[in-house]
Amino acid sequence: MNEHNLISRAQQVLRLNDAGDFTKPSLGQYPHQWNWDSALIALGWAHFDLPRAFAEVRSLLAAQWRDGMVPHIIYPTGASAYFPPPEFWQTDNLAHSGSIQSSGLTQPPLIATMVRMIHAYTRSDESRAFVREVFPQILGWHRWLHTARDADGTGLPCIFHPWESGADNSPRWSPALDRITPTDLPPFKRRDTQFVSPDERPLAPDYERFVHLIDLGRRARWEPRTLLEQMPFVIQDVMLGAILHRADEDLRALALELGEPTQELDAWLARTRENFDARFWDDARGLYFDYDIRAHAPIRVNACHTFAPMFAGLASPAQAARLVREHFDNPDEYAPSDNSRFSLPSTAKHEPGYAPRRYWCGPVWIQINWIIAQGLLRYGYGAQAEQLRRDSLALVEQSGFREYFDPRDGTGCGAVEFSWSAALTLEFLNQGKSNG
Ligand code: 9WN
Repeated sequence: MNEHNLISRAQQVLRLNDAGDFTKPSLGQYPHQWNWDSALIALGWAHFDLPRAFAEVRSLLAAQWRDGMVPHIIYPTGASAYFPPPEFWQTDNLAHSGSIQSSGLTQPPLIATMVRMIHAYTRSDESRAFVREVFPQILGWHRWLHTARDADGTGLPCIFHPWESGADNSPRWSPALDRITPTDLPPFKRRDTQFVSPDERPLAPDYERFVHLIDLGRRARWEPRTLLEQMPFVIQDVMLGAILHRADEDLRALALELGEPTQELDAWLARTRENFDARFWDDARGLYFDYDIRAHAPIRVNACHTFAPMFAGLASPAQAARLVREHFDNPDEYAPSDNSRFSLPSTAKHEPGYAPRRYWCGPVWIQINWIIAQGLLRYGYGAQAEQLRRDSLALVEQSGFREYFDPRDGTGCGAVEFSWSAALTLEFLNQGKSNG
């Protein structure tokens, strides 16, 4: 497929999934609005329909809760065949919830970064007015993440459910999930295996734990303090923390442009820089590990989140060099080898939990490739970033805009006509233009 065809195919996917002012990640499997999907999708729209990109961001922020949280699933068009349906969350009529039906969880906060990028592409009066309009809401969400989700005074946000990480079924969560025994499970019927083969989706015991954690959340009426006291799954997630730091940086740049004060943002940035390494960096292994608050211990699973601090500029040049040389370039872990051709496996290949076709246990994801490529460029690893860009484009050309891909041969897995795979194809192609 030539570049022109790829652009028009990617645009078609976004048009296909367009629900008016939000974009479904995929028509069958994910027929609602998802938080970090929408942020990435807005960037895709910005390449060919700027008003539609603004609408995507506005519709996401319209679902913001009164306490500042921007939820992870938003149901602007009501129920569908997707499980969980909106009423399952029991988020209606809470004093701190929003006016649009939603889940009670959040997701990695990419929106400030995407808004800054969209504004940088256009630099128009229109986009400046748009930044001014959305700035207070994004600031409110970051404030919520740094306070309502602060388990220990470090300001490093914690998650209460694997779905909040966006990397839902990663082996990173297995040690914490294995300690949980679901009791009094509410009746439920999985729908995810209707559209996608069960061997590409989470196993039944994991799904039961996902539902059990939702049940505990709704019993706590989604009150952040109660969740902090009661949830059995409380984890400081490297990738979410890194994405928030990068988003704080981007929001600070927008604040400067708008003439808004930056002290609060400066304080968050300084506090994260102060606490990040002590909490997450393992100097013996040269990797960042998530931290399990309940177990008071790092989760020593080597997966793609370990590169996320480069996206945020949180790694020192020496740490970045170790991540790249010892891990990214290592054929036993992430680099291509006899048993895998495509970058980047979402879990290191030598991990016991590695499974090349199962959701988050090994497949390549286009949005993870993009996030890591941005980090590699930031530290001057242009060849490695180009490898991720090239492989991402080769995968969508070969197998279509699938949700994820088998790193061994590039076979498409998960949902079809997947929106962020299309959106980031547009972004990767645009980046190629500016590189060339
Ligand atoms: C649950 C929509 C979302 C992504 C997540 C991905 C998957 C949902 C699911 O799909 O999660 O939130 O039902 O499996 O893991 O990252 O935002 O694309």
